[in-house]
Amino acid sequence: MQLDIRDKLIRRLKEAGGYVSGEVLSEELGITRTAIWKHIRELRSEGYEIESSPGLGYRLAGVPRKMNARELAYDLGTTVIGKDIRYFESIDSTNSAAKKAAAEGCDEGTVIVADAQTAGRGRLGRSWNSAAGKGIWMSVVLRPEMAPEDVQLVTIAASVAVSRAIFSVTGIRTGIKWPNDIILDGKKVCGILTEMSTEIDRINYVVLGIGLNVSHGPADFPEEIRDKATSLMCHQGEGLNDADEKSARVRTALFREILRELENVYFMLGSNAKAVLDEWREWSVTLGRPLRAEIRGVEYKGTAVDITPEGRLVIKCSDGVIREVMSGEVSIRGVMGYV
Ligand code: BTX
Repeated sequence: MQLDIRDKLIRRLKEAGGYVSGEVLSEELGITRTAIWKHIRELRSEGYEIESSPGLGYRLAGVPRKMNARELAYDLGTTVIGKDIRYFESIDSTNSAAKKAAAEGCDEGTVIVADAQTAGRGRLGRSWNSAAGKGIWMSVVLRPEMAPEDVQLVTIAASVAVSRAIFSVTGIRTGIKWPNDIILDGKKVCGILTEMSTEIDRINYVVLGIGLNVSHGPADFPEEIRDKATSLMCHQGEGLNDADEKSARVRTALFREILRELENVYFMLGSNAKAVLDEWREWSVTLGRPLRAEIRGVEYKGTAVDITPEGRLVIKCSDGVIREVMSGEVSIRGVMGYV
């Protein structure tokens, strides 16, 4: 990530933790004191609270109360994922934007993230509710060296990465519902939409879309999904309003941790996919559960017993036959409740 002069200014003020004089800043950054003052003014207009005192210089008193590109990218520490982060206040769909960027040749690891989506997409033409200020709506461009039929592994890796990130930032333990949902209190807290462009035997790019509900209170979800959607804050018994500084802070921390964990788990796919699948089994709320699966129009009852090395679900059906299913060809409903 290329640091611009304002990134450097913010970093310097963060590291100092107190006042830094205009003279020192001007010397260190190699620009005039007037230029420093102009950059400070711009940063204030982005929402940074920067105090100035004639004798002492400048001090960072607070970061923006909204999600902000600079804070999302600050000292991320990843090498590929998040090298280029493109933040939008509102966008139709981050997956659509990421596909466009990928087709135009952007680097692997490029991330599109938005505070709101006006046409967020789920699978099979479904829509994804993506209210402003409430969640993390993001898409990552990947260029994995794998056969197109193995792409389910990318969704598997992503669901493990998101589960880890949620746990490390909030202490909340979620469950993974095959193939692409993260479940909390029996409801959907996160959905993953993996789309790809392929040649006959290779992948051009994968766009990994992640929608994570963070700050919603129960009333923030539209009526029609209220019984099956939840957020991390719903779980903790609080909904945060958009102006709440905590909402931006938690979402920023989660976004950054998701990118870090994605980098860990995605690269582990190349070196030790078995370990990723083993960890997926631990987070899974699908394995061992009775379920109904509709496979190419026929409904089967059975129990999910395992996942294959390619990420297919293995179902032991009540007619005694063991069937392996890919995500696109099956719809799964728990026998008891949503999970
Ligand atoms: P899905 O098809 O498995 O789930 C979509 C279904 O989930 C909807 O039909 C609705 O019933 C329910 N739903 C809609 N919005 C929400 C919500 N906010 N929380 C819980 N349930 C909901 C899952 O698809 C994949 C979703 C990926 C979303 C991300 S956001 C960033 C990226 N950009 C984009 O357009 N999509 C992805």
